[in-house]
Amino acid sequence: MKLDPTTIAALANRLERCQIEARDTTKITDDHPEMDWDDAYAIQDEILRLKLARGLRVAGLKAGLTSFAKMKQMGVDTPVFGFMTDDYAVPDGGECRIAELIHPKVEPEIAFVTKTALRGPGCHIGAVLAATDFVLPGIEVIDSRYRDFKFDLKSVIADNTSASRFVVGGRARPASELDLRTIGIVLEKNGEPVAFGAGAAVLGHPAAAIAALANHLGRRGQEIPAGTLILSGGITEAVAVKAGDSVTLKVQGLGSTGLRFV
Ligand code: 0L1
Ligand code: MG
Repeated sequence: MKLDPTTIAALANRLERCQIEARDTTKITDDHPEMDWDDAYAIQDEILRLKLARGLRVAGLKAGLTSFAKMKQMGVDTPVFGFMTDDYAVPDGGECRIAELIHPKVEPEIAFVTKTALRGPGCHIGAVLAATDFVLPGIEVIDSRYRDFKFDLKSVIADNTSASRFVVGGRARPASELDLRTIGIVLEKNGEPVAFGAGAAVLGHPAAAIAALANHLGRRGQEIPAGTLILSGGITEAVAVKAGDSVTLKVQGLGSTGLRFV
């Protein structure tokens, strides 16, 4: 690691304040170009510690930048991993307050819920499917704390991968009943289709994103516990939203979920 604990704590506090106050900042590698990957995840860990100290709980985990469309959109080439706290959860069909966010975008995703723990290294799609209780449609609302969504990978990892809100809903089904590679999705904004895709857009199979998360955690001596909700990553590019927008994700065989921005 290149950053000392005081700097890590200060950077985590800066990003957490930006999220709480819904204001943006410049990317942290501008000030700390020497920071490494461990520093980036240490800042994310410190943000989690701050949230837990405020009484929040972990509601789920996420993989991000898992599709070519997302990597191309953001100019990066590697998945990233983060967490969601319980204050991020929007009820299915519920409201998301724009005033609490900076410049939100939505991503259509397949959400997994595990029934047994998953631990890397060596985790693979087969292990993920065996450990999955069910899958269901999920929309992630991302809201980078960086000005104009301009960041590099280390900065975005430190910023908990832009996580801000999520909704899941529709029909929960066992993954064994579905071919998650060919499953089709349509994302609608205000009743108009705005993005389309299939599960294979996410690393060839959405379960590969969950395996990558387990392998990432395994390198850090951690695992995905049983009963964890995990967002596997945007199937398409993220779509910007504003107050008044209504967003629905329809997933083949899994029904739909959605939320309104007010
Ligand atoms: O969940 C995601 O794919 C987002 C990862 C962070 C990059 C971004 O803000 O688009
Ligand atoms: Mg996402």
